[in-house]
Amino acid sequence: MHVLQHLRDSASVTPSDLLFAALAGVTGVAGSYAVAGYTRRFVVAPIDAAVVRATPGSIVAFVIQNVGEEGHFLHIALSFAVATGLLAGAAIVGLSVGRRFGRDAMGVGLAGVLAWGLTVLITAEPLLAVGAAGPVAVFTAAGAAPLAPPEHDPSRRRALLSSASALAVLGASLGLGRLAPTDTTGGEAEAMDDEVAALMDAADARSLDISGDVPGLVSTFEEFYNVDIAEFDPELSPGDWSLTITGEVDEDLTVSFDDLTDRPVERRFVTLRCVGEDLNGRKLDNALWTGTPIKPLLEEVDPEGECGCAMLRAEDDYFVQFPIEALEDAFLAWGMNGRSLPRSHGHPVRVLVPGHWGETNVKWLDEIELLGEEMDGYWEQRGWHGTGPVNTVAKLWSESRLDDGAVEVAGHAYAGTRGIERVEVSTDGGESWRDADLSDPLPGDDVWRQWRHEFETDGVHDVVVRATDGEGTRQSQERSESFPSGATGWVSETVGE
Ligand SMILES: Nc1nc2c(c(=O)[nH]1)N[C@H]1C(S)=C(S)[C@@H](COP(=O)(O)O)O[C@H]1N2
Ligand SMILES: [Mo]
Repeated sequence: MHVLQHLRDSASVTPSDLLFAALAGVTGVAGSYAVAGYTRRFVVAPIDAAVVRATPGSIVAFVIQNVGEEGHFLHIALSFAVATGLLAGAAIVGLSVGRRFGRDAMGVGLAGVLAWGLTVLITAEPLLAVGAAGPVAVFTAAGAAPLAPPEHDPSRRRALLSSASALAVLGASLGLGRLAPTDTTGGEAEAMDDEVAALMDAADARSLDISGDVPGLVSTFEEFYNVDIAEFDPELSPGDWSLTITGEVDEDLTVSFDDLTDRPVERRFVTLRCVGEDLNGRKLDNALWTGTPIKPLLEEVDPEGECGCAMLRAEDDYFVQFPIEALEDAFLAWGMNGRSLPRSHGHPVRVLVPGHWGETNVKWLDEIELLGEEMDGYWEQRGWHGTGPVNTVAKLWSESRLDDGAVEVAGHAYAGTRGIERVEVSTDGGESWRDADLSDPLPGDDVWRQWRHEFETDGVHDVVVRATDGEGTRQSQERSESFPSGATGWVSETVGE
């Protein structure tokens, strides 16, 4: 007995320690969420950013091709596991030290301080770190001190009680975290200026009357797609923000948000499409953006680099390399559909490059570096070729049976700055073609158009759609995957089943 006791006491980690450490880790993460919400102040967020930064491009490319969209879940799950493990580690250290010195209180204190210190190191939020440290200390204490008299199988009972309490902490944290304040979210309603209001009305008037689930000519905030390398968006207020133009320039130039918005204001309709989307995917949207052209800023710094190219960098460590020539037509936007730019779309300032794939439209932009020689951007390092002009596409996004019995098929078509001239529909698998109705074009050089076609039928049809761009070139029929240069082919769907 004596020997066993001695062995147990000197073993640094017991199975019971592991259980309580796990409870401490999980509730510590939950506690951080309770006080910080799903923001960059949550202990998982900076870990996720580091995981994204550290994952080799070849692994990212592999996951995108083999797992697809759900691949995102992998780095988030890994980041949750790392955060839980670190906080559990603090509890383990506390439990073993407390036992070694026969002083539970000291162990509990140590676990709490360690958990707090780790969380501060990760989030730089000393006050909010208490949210993580508190539960770690509590469950370390539960692991150290019996809650019930020894005659009632104490370890088992204590474990059950503590697990139930941990569940309660989890539940409460989920509720609290949802209420946690997220400042500088963007997307605030502003007094819509007359020009924006008139353009929004014009877009509304030109949108076709479509029965199915197809956005109008302007996508709402809810509809507009989102692609981010990281799970947690940067939170920048206009006051924190500035843009520096540097590198191969005469002299660096830094502009504040106020400097930028004092420049000549323009409103532009611009459509975005992600190179990574499926042929008939929905990562294609249009908005009305408020901002200022980038060209005068570039002229002020007088770029000198050999390659005629620039690297755009963002607050989330995203970067895109791009020819200055294409950048000269670009636009720095701080407003979207008459509101301030929402956080998820780059608050406070993003780039919009007409006609090029979505990835060039850098959100949370903070630096433009004029380069001496070409370098790969974030996605190019991962095998994509997504900085060039978009492919032409006609989407088939809805089919509906109308009240009069006819079938309506509809969607959008987009060809970047080439514009859309025509959309054709076949209801017999490509044997014969009819012109679809097209929405009147929106003002702007880089906008999509809606199309709609109605036909009478009782049967099943292979419906195929194809677009012709403004230069008279028909959408390529040859099928290819989105990786690495964007999906090609004609969308076809079986309709009327
Ligand atoms: N800073 C930053 N900018 C970014 C991205 C990003 O992850 N970080 N994603 C890019 C990609 S791949 C696309 S398709 C568009 C999507 O813009 P949205 O989320 O506003 O629709 O933003 C681009 N700009
Ligand atoms: Mo993208």
